[in-house]
Amino acid sequence: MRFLALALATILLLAACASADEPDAAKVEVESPWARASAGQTAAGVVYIRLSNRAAEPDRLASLSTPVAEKASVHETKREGDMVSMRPVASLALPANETVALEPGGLHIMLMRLRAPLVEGEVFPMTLGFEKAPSVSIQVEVHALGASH
Ligand SMILES: [Cu+2]
Repeated sequence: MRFLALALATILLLAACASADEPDAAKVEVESPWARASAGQTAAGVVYIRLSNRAAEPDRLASLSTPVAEKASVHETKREGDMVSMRPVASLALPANETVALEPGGLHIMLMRLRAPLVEGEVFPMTLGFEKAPSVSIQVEVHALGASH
């Protein structure tokens, strides 16, 4: 068992080295995507996600698409006193070697004109396009309506 674990660790290490051979290759890792279940007949949904730019060059999130909504775009939440408002972010900056977290209360992906309600426990596809990195297709998990993670 110990040998197997060691062999596996070696393979993983070799794989990591192989990808590190191309330090200039633009690459964005997309982690823990989830959405909130949509309330009743509401036509809007929200997706949270973590985007890690693994390249030495800055990149940008250039496009978002999903079959579940007519439009998907990044929003930021602004708090001024008691007023909370949202506004679209034209193209989200992804600084080199940094992770940008879209979390409740801050940045989020807004889904507009949902084609069907987002139901807890279901999963839907989404594709993210970047200025430099190759696009990434993910599966977004739908969590409870009031979920915070
Ligand atoms: Cu929004």
